[in-house]
Amino acid sequence: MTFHSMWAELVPIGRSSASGGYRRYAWTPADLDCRAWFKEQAESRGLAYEVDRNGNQWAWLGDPDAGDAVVTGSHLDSVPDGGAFDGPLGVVSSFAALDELRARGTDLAKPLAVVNFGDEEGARFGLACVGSRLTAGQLTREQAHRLTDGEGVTLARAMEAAGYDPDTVGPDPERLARIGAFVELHVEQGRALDLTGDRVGIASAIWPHGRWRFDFRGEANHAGTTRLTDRHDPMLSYAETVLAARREAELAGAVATFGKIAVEPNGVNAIPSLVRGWLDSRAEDQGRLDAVVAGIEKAAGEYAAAHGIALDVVRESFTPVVEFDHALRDELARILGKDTGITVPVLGTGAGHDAGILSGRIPTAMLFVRNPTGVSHSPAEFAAEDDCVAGVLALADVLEGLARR
Ligand code: HGY
Ligand code: MN
Ligand code: MN
Ligand code: MN
Repeated sequence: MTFHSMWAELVPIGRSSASGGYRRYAWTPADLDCRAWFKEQAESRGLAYEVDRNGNQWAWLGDPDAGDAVVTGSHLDSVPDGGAFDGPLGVVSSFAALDELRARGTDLAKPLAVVNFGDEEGARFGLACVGSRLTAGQLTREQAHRLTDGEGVTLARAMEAAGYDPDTVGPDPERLARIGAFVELHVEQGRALDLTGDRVGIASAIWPHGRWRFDFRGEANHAGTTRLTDRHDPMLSYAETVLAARREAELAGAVATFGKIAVEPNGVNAIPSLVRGWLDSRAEDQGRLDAVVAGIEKAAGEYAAAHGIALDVVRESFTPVVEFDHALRDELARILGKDTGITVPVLGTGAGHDAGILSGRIPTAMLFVRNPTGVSHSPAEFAAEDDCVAGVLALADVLEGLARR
């Protein structure tokens, strides 16, 4: 089983020695080191390596032009101070599963590929799943080029600086037409499998979710000389909105998070002129999501009006509910249950994935590997090695079941 040696090579890349968390942001040196690792894994196995028009990396076993390919993989980038498993577990497990099929001598009737989709987390440019959205035609070249990071660097400039041509990005229908199924293995971002005592599960759906930017504009002034009654402090409206988000989420049975904030001028002794807060909200169904966001916007508007603050809300991204392909999902359950007779748990998730983006264009499915902490997007994210190995073997069984002669 080659999982352990690959994992040992990849794990140190882009890890902060202070927190143990990862900073693998799109087109940064850490991302490029991960990409170099992927290329090395592909070439050392004699797989046909390529980078597509959107900077996604592919490693092919067999001829892609044969069509009906079974593709597996995930992403290697991370959220700020993210965990080791979210993304990389899927990519390492994919290479290890191919190694397992070769060790079994499986006679493949279809081409297989491992893919690393670029910029899945959107940590640098603010939009998740850029590589797969471009490929699926959910993001245009112009929209992608305009994405800008916190230092004002556009995605186009960042790609160029990394040696990639930004002018090729765009929809890739020919590539998608050659794929019969995409299966993404991912660490579970929750504790459902820990509670059922299963090592591996199958995804049923991804909750609808989105990102909204709340701009609260007030009046900058001196923190020491401005009387409280003379202030138009946007921080107060922001703070009240964050608390309202929690209340509205509880009411709607949804989740709502203000995890990122930008303050201008951001001085300890200056009342802010602008407070910009980003809301991430998700719910099991569209109705609940609409209700929680509408409730938060209403509360924010009322608070802002009461404090003479100008409020502007922009929906920056949105992903509707994803129901994974039922036939493929049921095929995975059949394959995984055929020898053991066990019924593999099928579970929904509030996390977005490349498999979710692609599900509108090709049959996609996801396998989850148990995470006893349930924690993700944090250095505390974890999966035990024997569960990871179980995930590799399950993925190998699925690929074999889908691709063998
Ligand atoms: O935000 C998400 O759900 C995913 O991790 N990009
Ligand atoms: Mn993630
Ligand atoms: Mn992920
Ligand atoms: Mn002064």
